[in-house]
Amino acid sequence: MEMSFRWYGEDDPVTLENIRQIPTMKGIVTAIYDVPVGEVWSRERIQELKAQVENAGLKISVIESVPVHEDIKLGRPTRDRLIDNYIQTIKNLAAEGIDTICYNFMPVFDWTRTDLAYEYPDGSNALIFDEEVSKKMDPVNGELSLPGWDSSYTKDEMKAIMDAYAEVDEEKLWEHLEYFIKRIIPEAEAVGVKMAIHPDDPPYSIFGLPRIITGLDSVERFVKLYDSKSNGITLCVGSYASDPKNDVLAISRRAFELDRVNFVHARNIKLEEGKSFKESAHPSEYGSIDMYEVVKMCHEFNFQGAIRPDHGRMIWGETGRPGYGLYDRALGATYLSGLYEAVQKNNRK
Ligand code: DNO
Repeated sequence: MEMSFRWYGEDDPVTLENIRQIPTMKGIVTAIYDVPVGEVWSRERIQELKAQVENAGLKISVIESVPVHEDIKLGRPTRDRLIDNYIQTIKNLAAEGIDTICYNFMPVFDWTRTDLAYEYPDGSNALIFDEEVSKKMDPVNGELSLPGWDSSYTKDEMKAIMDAYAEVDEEKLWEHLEYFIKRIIPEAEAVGVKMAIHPDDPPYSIFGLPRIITGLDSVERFVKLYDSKSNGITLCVGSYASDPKNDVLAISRRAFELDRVNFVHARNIKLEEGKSFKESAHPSEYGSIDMYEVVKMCHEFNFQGAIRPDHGRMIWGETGRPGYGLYDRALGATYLSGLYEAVQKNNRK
């Protein structure tokens, strides 16, 4: 298990120097953010990013994410060219020694929350999802805007893309995912890259859009699309746990048994009424996930990949990118490493 930390590049208020000073920190999880989705990441740009991270005394553990163009998810005729580009990016990353790539197959919206700065009684701020509020959010016509994500589309573009998905139900989306997987995984395998699909967050349909990477059944179905270690998952325990129907420890165990866990996101969330939840500090006592069990499984299955603390709260007056401040995530990292040390030493006895 290799401890890692997400870094958003030059514009991130959290610097590589900050990250390097976190006890137990080994690697960086990052991406190239200014290449338009669907275009190839050049060797030169990857080399630059790598040099930047290495000059700070760290290394790149995982690329999160190489985003998948909507035309691929929609199964449009343009997808073949876009998939060719995606494959070229995988090859270019492999040529620079990067061996793990996280991505997702969520239509239109990546992670979705109803409030990015909910205030806990102790004054810390966290991301939350309130089911009732989410039902009133209408990304096309609504008054309420979607924190974090809607700004990337104009209203007209949003309407067009939402209309396009009206033709794509879950089965269609699975077909489009299968098409993508069958083309990219043999190429990833050939260059030694492990792909890691991130679950939908939250793991159920929102705004009428199909969502398919949602629980145990989807993990089972997903791995069968292509039988290879390169066709793996990001075990994001916080996302899977956000559906009260999911038993996140059972999903984790199964994914480890199948040897398809290529990356771990260890965030805690506290389930509330219905499908509402609040993100919490990492330790088990604050959320609905038993983090000790998650880390214990990483040890039991001799997980060699990267793990990262996921969203943290904003604490100690920090301001910055919601979910991605320095302090609470740093606490999360040392907590996870502490659990790991304890599990490891207990097993030696
Ligand atoms: C949220 C993240 C996601 C994740 C992508 C992976 O903070 O976990 O944005 O990076 O879904 O493609």
